[in-house]
Amino acid sequence: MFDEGQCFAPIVEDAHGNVSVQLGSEHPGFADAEYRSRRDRLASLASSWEPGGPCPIADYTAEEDEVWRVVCEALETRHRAYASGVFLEGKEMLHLPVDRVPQLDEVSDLLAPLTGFRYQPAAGLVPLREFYGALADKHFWGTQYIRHHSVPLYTPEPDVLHEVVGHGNTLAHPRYAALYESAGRAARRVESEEALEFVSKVFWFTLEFGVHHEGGELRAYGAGILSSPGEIEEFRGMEIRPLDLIDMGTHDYDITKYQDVLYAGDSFAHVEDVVGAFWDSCDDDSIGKLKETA
Ligand code: NLE
Ligand code: FE2
Repeated sequence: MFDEGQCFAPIVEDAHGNVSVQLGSEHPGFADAEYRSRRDRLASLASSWEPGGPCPIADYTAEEDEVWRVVCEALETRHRAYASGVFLEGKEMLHLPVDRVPQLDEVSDLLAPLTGFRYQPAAGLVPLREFYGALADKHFWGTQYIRHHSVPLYTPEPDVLHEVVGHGNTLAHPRYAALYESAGRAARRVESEEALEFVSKVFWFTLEFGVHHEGGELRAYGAGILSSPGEIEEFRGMEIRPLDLIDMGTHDYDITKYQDVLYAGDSFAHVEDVVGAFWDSCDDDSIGKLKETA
């Protein structure tokens, strides 16, 4: 996913639906003109999509399939070692292809009998309210381009590996799906931009970068850690704070680096109790009160 709050690469779309993006110098594809034009071409596919219609097919190359394969292979053992048990259950149920990049519709069809979530193609930046609001309808905005082959273990922006391996395996599990839907309803309920930002930051520190204790170890349940073979090796060494809504909702983060502050639940159920209940009941007033005590 890619939203305004975390966007460092604003997209420009011309009258023909062709998308181009100014990558930041921290992006591994910054100096690779061929990669940038390929990324723009895959991003432009989203322009031809009509709500409710099929996702455009991306003609992934052998080199792109190879990036997918390398990352999936690197994640296989790391997931078993460091991922939340609930994530591992979702991954087992979804059973994604590991040797080629799947199409978004293919993943949606795998999700259909599990939780009913469906992908919608995103060119890049999706405004916060649209991105999160769609979750209430079980729609997930996903990019189709893939990270630069030179740094497969980490990319500073959401790509199809993050959307599908990170989020897809979570969207497959009814317990995660219920949390995504709660976040979506919260995003639609709140009116002010400040309250929406609070909701999105809680999402960032939970469904994107959340960790929880399990069997005496710290395990990751957030999609941003679970799609990066590099970051998943490092998260246990970061500053681990207790699960705290006010702290999460007001803490600033940098999307382009490994997250150095993480919030740990006592268990996945603890996250469901605290964060799910927050999204199910929050409004502008209650968030305003939380921010006052920050
Ligand atoms: N850093 C993530 C990865 O390498 O998979 C992608 C960005 C998540 C917000
Ligand atoms: Fe994400």
